[in-house]
Amino acid sequence: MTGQLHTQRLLSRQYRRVFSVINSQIHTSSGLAAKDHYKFLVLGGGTGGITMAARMKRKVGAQNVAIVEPSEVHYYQPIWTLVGAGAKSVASSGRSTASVIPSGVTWVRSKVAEFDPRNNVVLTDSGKKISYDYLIVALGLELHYEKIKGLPEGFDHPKIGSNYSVKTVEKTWIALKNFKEGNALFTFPNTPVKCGGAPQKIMYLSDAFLRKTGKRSKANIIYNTPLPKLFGVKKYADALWEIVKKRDININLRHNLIEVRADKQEAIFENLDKPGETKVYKYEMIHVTPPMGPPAVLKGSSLDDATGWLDVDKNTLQHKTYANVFGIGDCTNLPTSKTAAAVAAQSAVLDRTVSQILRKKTPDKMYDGYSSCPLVTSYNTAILAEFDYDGQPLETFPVDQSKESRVMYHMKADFMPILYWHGLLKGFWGGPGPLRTIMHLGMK
Ligand code: FAD
Ligand code: UQ1
Repeated sequence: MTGQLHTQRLLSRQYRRVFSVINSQIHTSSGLAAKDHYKFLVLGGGTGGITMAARMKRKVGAQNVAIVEPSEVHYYQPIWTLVGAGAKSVASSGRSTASVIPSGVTWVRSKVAEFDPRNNVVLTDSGKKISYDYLIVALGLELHYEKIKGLPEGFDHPKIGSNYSVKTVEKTWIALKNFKEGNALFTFPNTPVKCGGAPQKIMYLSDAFLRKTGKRSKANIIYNTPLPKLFGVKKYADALWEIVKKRDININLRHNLIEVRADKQEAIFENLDKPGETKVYKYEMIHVTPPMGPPAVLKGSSLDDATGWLDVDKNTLQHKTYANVFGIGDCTNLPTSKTAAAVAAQSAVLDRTVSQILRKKTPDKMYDGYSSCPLVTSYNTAILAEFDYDGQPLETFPVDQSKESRVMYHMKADFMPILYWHGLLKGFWGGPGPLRTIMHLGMK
């Protein structure tokens, strides 16, 4: 099923649900919104927004919480890695937004267009003013395919895909399935990214697929990254270098994608160590990870830092200037890897920060920067990278998680989606911190 068709089906299911919801008056949609002031206003109904709305509902009651979110479908993005490799369906990644909004919480179906934090007001793109006592910003990040010459129109050609968007994730699988002979190229952008491991997970899966189908000897697998290393945390980078050596994968560091000529199956990279030097790579398939950046609405607003990300305290997640504004997830300038796992840990801290502020006390729970990336290395193995602000491993399980493991693969493919939909989004999963303590009891 194409992404578009899938979205249409989800939408028709969605509309049926919305009508039944309106009838039963469980939800309040924007059209029905009875008020334009909320104690807690949440911007963005993605991972962080839904999670925090569920938690705030428990604190102050559903009638005091609203979410501003334009999309009709909420996606579990981490599974797209497996969709691009043909191991999961794109349909399994989406649920209607109506079904994930905590019941009774108001859904304002718009985009936030402007901030006015001095007056505790936001403006939506439909011109509506909404005021708040407390604001939680969870706007995620923006993908910038257009910053690569030849994209996004290059996706109209075959042999090219990208797991980072629901529109292009199935194209990755088509390109891989139809691989015959030549270069299989995988790229990483010259910007911050969400899930820094995903650009290479699809490469290991492609390697495994080509081996399984007897085509590996006809493939030259190449990973071009602008970074000076394969992964930010040394323990896992060392393990990944062993894997790429064993599997005969070519890594080119400091190589940045600048253009795709999809009609000619060519990709052009600049060498960041040799300014002005570019190299053309022919490809039989290419997986593009796009440049990413902060949401446009944040950039130049009074809430961002000099680089455009939401300016929050790295320990408490409270805004550095406006004490009644908080941030979570990919849109923030928290100096850690942008993942859903990080959102989980941040949600527990932010929950506590808000409680303390409501009691007029000082926030006392500190975020340690926990983030995690299940580095899928084949169709039945993964390395579970977990680390903190200092890039130090912060592993949950009492085993060496840098070793490829079947259990970790099943955790990623089968257990994480359940934990996401039924634990995190319901506001019950605050990351593996407590589990880590239990697992390491009696150990130093
Ligand atoms: P999002 O979930 O992206 O939500 C942002 C929301 O804001 C969206 O719903 C959007 O519609 C909304 N929005 C945007 N602009 C506006 C506006 N102006 N007004 C109102 N709403 C707006 N994480 C892991 O932990 N493990 C993994 O294995 C993993 N793998 C990944 C693989 C891929 C291919 C991808 C793409 C991501 C992966 N992630 C993984 C990362 C994870 O999905 C994100 O870090 C997480 O979803 C971030 O949550 P968020 O709430 O910050 O942003
Ligand atoms: C996690 O909490 C999480 O969010 C639900 C993910 O996103 C899908 C993850 O990938 C990981 C690894 C975690 C961490 C959870 C455990 C049990 C280590």
